[in-house]
Amino acid sequence: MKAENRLILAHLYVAFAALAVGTTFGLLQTLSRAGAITMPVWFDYYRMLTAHGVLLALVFTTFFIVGLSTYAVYRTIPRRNRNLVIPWTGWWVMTIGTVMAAYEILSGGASVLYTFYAPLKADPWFYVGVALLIIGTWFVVLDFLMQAGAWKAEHGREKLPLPAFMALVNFIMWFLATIGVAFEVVVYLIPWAFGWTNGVDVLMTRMLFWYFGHPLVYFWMLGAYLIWYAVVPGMLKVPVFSDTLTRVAFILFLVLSLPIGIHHEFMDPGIADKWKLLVTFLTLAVVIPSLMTAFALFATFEEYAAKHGKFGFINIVRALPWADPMFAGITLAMILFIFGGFGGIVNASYSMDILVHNTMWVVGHFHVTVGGPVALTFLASSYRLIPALTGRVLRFPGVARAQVWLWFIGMSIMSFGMHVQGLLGAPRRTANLTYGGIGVAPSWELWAILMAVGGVILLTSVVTFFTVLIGTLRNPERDSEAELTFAPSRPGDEPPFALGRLGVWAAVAVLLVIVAYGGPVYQHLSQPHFNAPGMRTW
Ligand code: HAS
Ligand code: CU
Repeated sequence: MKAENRLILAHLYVAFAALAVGTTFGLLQTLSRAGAITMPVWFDYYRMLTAHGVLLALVFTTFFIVGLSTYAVYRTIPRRNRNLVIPWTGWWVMTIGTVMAAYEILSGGASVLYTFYAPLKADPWFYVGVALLIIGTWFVVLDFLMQAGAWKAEHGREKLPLPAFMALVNFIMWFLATIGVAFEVVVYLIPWAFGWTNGVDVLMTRMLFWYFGHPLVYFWMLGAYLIWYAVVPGMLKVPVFSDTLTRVAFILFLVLSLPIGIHHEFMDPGIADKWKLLVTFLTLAVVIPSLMTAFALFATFEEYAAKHGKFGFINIVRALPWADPMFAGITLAMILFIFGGFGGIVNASYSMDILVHNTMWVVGHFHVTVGGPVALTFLASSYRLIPALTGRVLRFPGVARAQVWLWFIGMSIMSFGMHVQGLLGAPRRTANLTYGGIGVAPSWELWAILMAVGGVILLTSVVTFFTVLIGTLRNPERDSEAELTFAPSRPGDEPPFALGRLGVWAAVAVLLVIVAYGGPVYQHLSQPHFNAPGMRTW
């Protein structure tokens, strides 16, 4: 097996291990909230919820995206005897950090949920683990920059291949974002958790967390967009809709994702309305590249259908190759994102966010964004990626087809139940439905049961996924030609040189960050603030 494939597989295996454990906890959560089970004291709801969030939102996604992006960069910038010391160092640092954080959570030292908000105070080694997971990814960034440098040395001003460009832009955004959370963890949380400082500035740590937390969601999404833009057209034997449009969309994400974290803090005190309003506008601006994506993708479908003499919406949809599990999974993922995007626009609208903030609505929103479009795209892509990396033929394609539909149906039902509960006022992050016996609580029950039904279907989907995965890994039948291929660009589609100036675009992003955060940070520092000693509620 090629050494590069082994590195990529190492990332995917950690991702899949996190997926298996994390989704099992997910099902238990839905059952627990629906009142069907009660978690034992020695493994309570909040410990499980923390493990679920960290393992899926932070570990599964990050490892998968690193693996996928490494594949995209290495396959499109081929080099002989590539030095893998730096990326392997990244894998080790990330994995050691993950094991430390997971151990702390599972053993009960860190039931602080995946946002690890202060003043909830975990055992210090949890934060050290988180810091290592983040810092490990910086080796990946360095590796990608070196690969891009090697391309430049050989090809001069020629544009980077599109998949490598997308991966690189995503990791530049990621790097700028993780500086914030690394600062939060290393400067504030670790010294506080070890007892070297006697309090922590809660509002500052929240601001730093969300400075990272919003670009984080687009880091997940751009992993899926890499497949949507660059792989899907190839599956349909048509070129990328527009190389230039794709690069413009990615640059817009780089520039606009970083300054808008405050839309997660609309209900927080200590940030003046004018800054929240500015962030509302900037958040609505970052919807534009997603709308461009929707347009480009459907145009790709239309081009494919037209080649087969099919026109009109219904005929286009029917002409698509639904029998291919990877294609079906990705297209179902796109459909889920229509609802995820709609909910996002509601959240971004400051006045409407008042109604849904901290309710189950937000949980519904992130299950039809990261849990639907992103996770389903990754699972479906594995049906080409794993054969490409192992040279083994995909086993049980019929089961794979069922898997993507089960995920789509399960996630639709579960997140619908969550959205409605949220509109009825059900708070997120609570262990049971009675909520101290308040009057509206019984109205949530039906929707919580629906949510649990979705959860059961989703776990069935996970089981089918692992059946296919393990079947494939053990399949004696081989195909050394198997590849996850990237679509060619349209001849003559030459993006302007300026789009490739990633250093300049990163600088623009930093400038916008200063505009959006300068005011709130100044305001925070100039008003009296208190350091919280920290607490352990579990
Ligand atoms: Fe969000 C909260 C705003 C997108 C994830 N978001 C969250 C949280 C997460 C998350 C995890 O402004 C909760 C964090 C926590 O724990 O507290 N979000 C937005 C907006 C967008 C958005 C405006 N979010 C995402 C994506 C995520 C994600 C993507 C993960 C991957 N979100 C918010 C806000 C909050 C928030 C507030 C805070 C709420 C609160 O109160 O706490 C937008 O960028 C979305 C734009 C997307 C679209 C959809 C385009 C559709 C496409 C598919 C087309 C389909 C085709 C297929 C072509 C406009 C591209 C057709 C095929 C056929 C066969 C028909
Ligand atoms: Cu956000």
